Amino acid sequence: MAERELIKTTCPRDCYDGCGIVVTKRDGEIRKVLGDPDHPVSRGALCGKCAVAYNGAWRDPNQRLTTPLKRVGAKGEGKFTAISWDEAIADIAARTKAIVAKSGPASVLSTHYTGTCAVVATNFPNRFFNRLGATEADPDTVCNAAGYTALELTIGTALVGFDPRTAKDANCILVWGCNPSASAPHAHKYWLPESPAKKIVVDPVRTESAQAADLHLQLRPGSDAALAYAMLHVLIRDRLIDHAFIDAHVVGFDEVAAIAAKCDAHWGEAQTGVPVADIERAAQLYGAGPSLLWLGQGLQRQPQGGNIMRACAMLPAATGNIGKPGAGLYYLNGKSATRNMELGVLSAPQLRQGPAPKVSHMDLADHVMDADTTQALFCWNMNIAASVPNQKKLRQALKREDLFSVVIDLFQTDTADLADYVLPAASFLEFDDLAGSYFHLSLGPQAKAMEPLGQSLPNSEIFRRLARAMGYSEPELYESDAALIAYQLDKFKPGLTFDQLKRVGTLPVSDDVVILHRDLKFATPSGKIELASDQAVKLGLPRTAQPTVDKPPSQGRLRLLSPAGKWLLNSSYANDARIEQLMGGDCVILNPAEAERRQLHDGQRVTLANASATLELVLKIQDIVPDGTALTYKTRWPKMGGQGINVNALNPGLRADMNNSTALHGVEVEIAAA
Ligand SMILES: Nc1nc2c(c(=O)[nH]1)N[C@H]1C(S)=C(S)[C@@H](COP(=O)(O)OP(=O)(O)OC[C@H]3O[C@@H](n4cnc5c(=O)[nH]c(N)nc54)[C@H](O)[C@@H]3O)O[C@H]1N2
Ligand SMILES: Nc1nc2c(c(=O)[nH]1)N[C@H]1C(S)=C(S)[C@@H](COP(=O)(O)OP(=O)(O)OC[C@H]3O[C@@H](n4cnc5c(=O)[nH]c(N)nc54)[C@H](O)[C@@H]3O)O[C@H]1N2
Ligand code: SF4
Ligand SMILES: [Mo]
Repeated sequence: MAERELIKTTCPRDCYDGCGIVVTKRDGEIRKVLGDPDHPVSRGALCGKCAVAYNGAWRDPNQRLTTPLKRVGAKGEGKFTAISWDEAIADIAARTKAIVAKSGPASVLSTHYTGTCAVVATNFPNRFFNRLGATEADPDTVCNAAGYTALELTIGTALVGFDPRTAKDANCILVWGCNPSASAPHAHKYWLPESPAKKIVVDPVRTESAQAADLHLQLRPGSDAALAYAMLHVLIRDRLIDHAFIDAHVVGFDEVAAIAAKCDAHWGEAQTGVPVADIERAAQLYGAGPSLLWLGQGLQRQPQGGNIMRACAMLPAATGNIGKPGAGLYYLNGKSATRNMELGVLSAPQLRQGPAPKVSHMDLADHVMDADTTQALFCWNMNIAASVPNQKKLRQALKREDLFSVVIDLFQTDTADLADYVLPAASFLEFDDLAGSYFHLSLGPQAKAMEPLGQSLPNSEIFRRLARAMGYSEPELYESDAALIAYQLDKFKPGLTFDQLKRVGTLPVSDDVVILHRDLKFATPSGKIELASDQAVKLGLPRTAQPTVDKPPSQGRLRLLSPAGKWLLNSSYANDARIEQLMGGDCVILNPAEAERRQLHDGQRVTLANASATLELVLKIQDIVPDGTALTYKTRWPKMGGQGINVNALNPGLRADMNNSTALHGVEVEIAAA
């Protein structure tokens, strides 16, 4: 009889769900990677994309990088030769030392993000770059940095939301600028339907989550602040305001109420396209409470994304919907902020002796293009050539013959094609770590289920080897994964060991529902929710959220949205053949009236063009987007489509109003028959 072994592990992708996984092994070989039936989120099934990719490309030695590679052809030609780890590490350290000696440590750039969100694999390599004194491409600027600033100004943190388990106590769940049906598939399938609350979705797109909701407010992109003000107007008009809460815990309500006085529902309809009756119904449902407000990350990827987040945060402040059962405002639940962990120590900031220069991903292409600022680039946990704006220029910059570049990944991505050295990373199935979602208040084991494929290594081990070759002596650079894991686990639950966690799988932070913000002490200068903020003024921002909307696209252009799709996780899985098949061709969606006005028909090839690039896609006509809006999804590998670019070539690096963060949903394009 074949010997069967089951291993409980956790999906470490950048995803709200944080699914529990069961790996089935027979005679020492992995047979299946499936959802853990005992796990409260996955309940026996992974999302479609992971179910395919974890049993496909992620374990396929023909797809995975299995040895270190050194470039032999011209930059970008894609010609590499396999070398040993010793040779790769020695070469990289020698080049890096020479660059640091000649041009200073800040000429070394580290660009990284959340290719894995596992605790050690995401954070530990920062120790190396802190010791080196490298420049960092500010990670969150490609994703959610505007929202961080907006919520820090308003409630003092962006990392403490609500415990999803409190949905049983809610009468209303308002999902604003988030699409769980793609980005949090289990929240869409179970969490939302199982709550007794009425669901309201605010999204320009009629997503599956919007279709399933009791009410869908289909506003024009970038008009959310006006919608929030119109809802506040109705809340005040209908006496749904919690004055006792405001008196005790809110600063600046009178200032925003004075603005809201001019923003009645008719004004709101004109500004946003949402019918008066729907604005009123949404305000009344939300105001009756208790109500949860989920602010998506898509919401703040707008030219006025920060302002929009501040405007939406007026609603819980005005109605006291925070810090009690069934209420709260969620953007992200940080593991340090909500699970007692200390992720900060994983980066050992004390190893940095000099300044900590940062550059926004919006400026990455220009920064890398400039030989005076950048001599070396390390890219890990990230596929910049696919996912960062100003794609054509970035590609050109990465082709600089005098740029020394190292890419660490599981796969030969477009970014890896442009590297001098490519280092093979082990997958989450191949080393121990900790993982958990940024929604649910739990933590799971990432348990090693097989040996690293080929010669691949976990990020942590790669950077320990690099540190040694650089001659660094600080002990933090050599701490073992086991020690790092044990430290974090003990913070999460004193005394908990990794073996214990592996046996049970995911553990919640507590048995009972946690009421976040229960003490109603907010980490703002006043200790209250600041709807009017002196800190904002110091940053050059308005004192309060403004009831403004984006201008409609100019001269017949379309606003192009490119949110999360179902079959890719950012750029990951784009190289899995089965995913490619399931996904179908790369398309752009217009509504029937918009297509007719432009004399375009379903299935035809069209070009999307602006000053940055021209991209060819197949047109689909679907009544799910408003006039003036086009929808496509992020982000195939540029080299897969035959055009060498993807949607991010159309984005010149638009930035939001806060924190040099991305405004990728603000891109405008012309459309024409191809
Ligand atoms: N048009 C458009 N562009 C977008 C977005 C959008 O909505 N629209 N979203 C933006 C957002 S929110 C994000 S977060 C970015 C993310 O964009 P990407 O950088 O494309 O993110 P991922 O695909 O999650 O992961 C990046 C790489 O990490 C690798 N990886 C996985 N595990 C490991 C590991 O253990 N070690 C190493 N070294 N590598 C590993 C994967 O193979 C993958 O190639 O894209 C941004 N770009
Ligand atoms: N399947 C899948 N899941 C993912 C990812 C993925 O790529 N694929 N990416 C992961 C990552 S890194 C992240 S950051 C999250 C992001 O996931 P979400 O927080 O859901 O963000 P997005 O997918 O960018 O956009 C969500 C919704 O915002 C809408 N939107 C666009 N513009 C506006 C606007 O002006 N106003 C309003 N109200 N809504 C608007 C879009 O139409 C979209 O339906 O998802 C994670 N999960
Ligand atoms: S990507 Fe998200 S939905 Fe898919 S398996 Fe991982 S945690 Fe679950
Ligand atoms: Mo993201």
